[in-house]
Amino acid sequence: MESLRKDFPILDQQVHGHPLVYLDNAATSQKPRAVIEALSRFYENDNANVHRGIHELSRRATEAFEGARDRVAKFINARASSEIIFTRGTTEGINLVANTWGVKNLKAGDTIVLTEMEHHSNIVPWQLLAARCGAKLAYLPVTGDDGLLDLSGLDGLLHDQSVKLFAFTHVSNTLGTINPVAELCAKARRRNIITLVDAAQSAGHRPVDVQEIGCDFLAFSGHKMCGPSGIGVLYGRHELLGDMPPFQGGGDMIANVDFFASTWKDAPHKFEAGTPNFADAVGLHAAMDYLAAIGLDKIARHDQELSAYAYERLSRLRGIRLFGPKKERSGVVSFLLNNVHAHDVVTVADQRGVALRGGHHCNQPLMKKLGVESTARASFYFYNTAGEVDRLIEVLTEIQKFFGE
Ligand code: C6P
Repeated sequence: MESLRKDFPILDQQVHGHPLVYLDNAATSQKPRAVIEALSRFYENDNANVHRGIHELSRRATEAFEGARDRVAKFINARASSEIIFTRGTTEGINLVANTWGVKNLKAGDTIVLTEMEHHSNIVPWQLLAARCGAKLAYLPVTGDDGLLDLSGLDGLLHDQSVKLFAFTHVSNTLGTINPVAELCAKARRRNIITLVDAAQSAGHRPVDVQEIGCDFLAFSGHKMCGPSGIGVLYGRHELLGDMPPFQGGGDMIANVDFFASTWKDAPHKFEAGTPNFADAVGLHAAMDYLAAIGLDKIARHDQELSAYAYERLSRLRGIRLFGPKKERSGVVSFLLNNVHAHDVVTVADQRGVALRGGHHCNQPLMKKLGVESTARASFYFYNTAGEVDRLIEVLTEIQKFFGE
């Protein structure tokens, strides 16, 4: 995997006089030359608005945009390209479901089940929907610092007839937990409960197969998987998309517009009002080709091995609190050093060229459950190395000395 670093021009630089060690991949990944060049090629040769013009460039751009949709369908094993809606990212995908499927199907007294490890993107849209229609929220608990879902109460929770939706993350962005998504979806399906999987931290990091998972909706972001920012995907099961109202109104999503009423195109175009982010869809296509050529299984194994190595080395530091599962974890490790604020850890590490993230990671409810305000977080991708983990440990040891641990 180390040989792949040469594909990422950004990694080869000094930051504050030290070689860059980029360990903030859960926030956003870096981009390989293949993606950067695909974007340049598109802008240099084919750029035009899609689905509108009948001139040659518009035809090429439309073909490239719809080709990207086909590539996504293949990447996540959707049954048809019409199940793939382009969005700005995971957040927009979840908001789309809340504002279309949710508004149409949920009513006062219904329950939306979430988990305590959800990102704000998979909490706040449901709170807004609940306030609008009178639905309630319920949460599947997290066990504690080892960060697993407590499945003991799940059957009881889903048994409640009022539960209409179960939305949960595939991989936690703070704990590194990999949730048993297929099992969760199967339990929900037996009770006709609709499922939404937040795949922001799993897509591009491990194989994501929507048929194997058995979900109704699944959302992810291009920028966390070597693709450009501002492009994401919402997968929706064909049978559901047909009955859902549009998300936004505007150009490209209509079949016919009259002064007082309009009709819509079928999915996915019904959900893509206005000029879509076609150029970045082309970049995402290149990212998927790039990742598939490496192999998603291989990437997952590398994430897991590096994270296990980091967890083991970190656990040997004095005065450290580690969060998340001890094994079977994704490439995310959160920790706190005694007497050092997470922001100080990140600031000093940055001065040594090591990019971490410190804060609540958009997981404020989880932080409250864990009894902390923030954590420091290292997150890995396939281009990170054991040598970079060693450098992280060296810098943390220095920080501990400095702060008198
Ligand atoms: N987490 C992190 O540093 P967007 O912003 O729409 O691309 O992704 C939102 C999102 C949703 N779910 C999960 C599990 C996520 O991790 C994220 C983004 C980043 O952890 C930024 S807060």
